[in-house]
Amino acid sequence: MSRLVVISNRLADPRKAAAGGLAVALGEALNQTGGLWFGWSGTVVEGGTPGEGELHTRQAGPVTLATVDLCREDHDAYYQGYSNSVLWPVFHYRLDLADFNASYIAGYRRVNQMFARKLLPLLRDDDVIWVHDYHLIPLAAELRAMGCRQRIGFFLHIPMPPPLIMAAIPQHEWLMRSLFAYDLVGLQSEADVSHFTRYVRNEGSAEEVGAQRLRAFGGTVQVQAFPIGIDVDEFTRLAQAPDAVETYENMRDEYSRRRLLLGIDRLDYSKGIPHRVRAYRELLDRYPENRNSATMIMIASPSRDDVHAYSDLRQELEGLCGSVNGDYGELDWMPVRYIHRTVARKRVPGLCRAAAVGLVTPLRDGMNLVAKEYVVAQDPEDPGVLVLSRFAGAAEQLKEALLVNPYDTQGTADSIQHALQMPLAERQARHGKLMARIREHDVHWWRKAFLAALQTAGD
Ligand code: ADQ
Repeated sequence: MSRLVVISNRLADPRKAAAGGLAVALGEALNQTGGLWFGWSGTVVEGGTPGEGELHTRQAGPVTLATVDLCREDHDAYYQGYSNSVLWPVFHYRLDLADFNASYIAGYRRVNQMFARKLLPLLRDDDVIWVHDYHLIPLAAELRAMGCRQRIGFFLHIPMPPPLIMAAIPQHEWLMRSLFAYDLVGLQSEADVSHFTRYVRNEGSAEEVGAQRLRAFGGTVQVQAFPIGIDVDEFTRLAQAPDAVETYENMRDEYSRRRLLLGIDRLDYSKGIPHRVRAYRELLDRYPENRNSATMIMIASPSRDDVHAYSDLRQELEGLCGSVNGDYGELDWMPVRYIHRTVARKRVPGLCRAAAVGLVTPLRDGMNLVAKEYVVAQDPEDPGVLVLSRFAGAAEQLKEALLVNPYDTQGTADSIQHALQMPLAERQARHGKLMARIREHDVHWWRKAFLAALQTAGD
């Protein structure tokens, strides 16, 4: 069996359960092959030399973790700049939030080149290399330029935007051309594959050369959707463990006279959190029977606080929650509980199970794993209802959720009301179908399907 090499911006120690399903799943594959995991150490060195970072290696069981430090200038241009102020907003259709500062691209290229340079001597001839996410789009092209001939696959965790949105990035052609240095490009959904295909047809005169293979920009690549899943068994175990049970019981007792609506997200403008508060306000307004009853809990973990758009979002959200509580609250009832914090992973299933409605309403999302976690945490005998944005990648799979357009405040409020009123038999039927699909396409399926396709891509 070939050794697996995983490259991602950040690493997690695959032995720690707190790392979450993705790290566990990748860790499992790395453990099997005695693999290598490579990325940024998370350390920013003040005053270091651009394009130079110290390499650190350590063992985590059979897996070697190799990380590189970034100097301040590289971090600001590669990570905060091009990755999170250009690629993240544009790939989530937010051209209004993109900052096309011309200095970012040089840092993005420099860090990708440095990663390639540091990684190359660690590689073996028969390695299979799996690169993750938008920070590292040109990595394979840099590796190829240095003579790397191993199989290299890429998985994009965020959406692939439609061609005309992609075209707003000044370097769009260079980015898309870079993807042709991979043997396999994996995307989250069929919609993403269709955007990719349309782009390369329009801009690169692509031709189809066999199933899921496209030739353009002088190269050939296989492009396929691999919708990422969660580790259903791990999450079920977590749900049955004492911490989750205790969380569930505390919530049930605390809110015994109320119905809970739950949102758990990173505090990010792609997650549609203010839109969700507006829909909730509309629910209280249009359906007054929910006043003094339907309580919304929103747990938003701090994220990229130092990027400007995120501090604006935080302020907007605090204002919205305050006004709903001021207008609708009672002495003994606070309509919205907004908590700007990461809750311990072991408590997430208990929170989900206590909620009659799971609100997952991003404006755009590659997949959204919270949607899947919410479903798996439910009691099959008395499950809650998932209200899911049609703009989450997960909506392609989770058709039995109540699909909403988060820009449509009234429509979303109506769907939340529908969820709160849904009869038990219908809740059970929908939950059963959702569970079957989530179980079938879990994170192990995703990892195996991607690696199997990578092994044969181009044969
Ligand atoms: P994210 O945007 O980070 O990931 P998501 O898929 O929702 O989003 O995963 C978040 C994970 O963090 C979940 O396991 C969730 O339980 C946890 N989490 C979120 N907020 C939390 C909080 N406040 N407290 C505790 N835990 C919290 C990116 C893409 C997604 C894609 C994933 C995986 O943006 O679209 O689904 O990668 O590919």
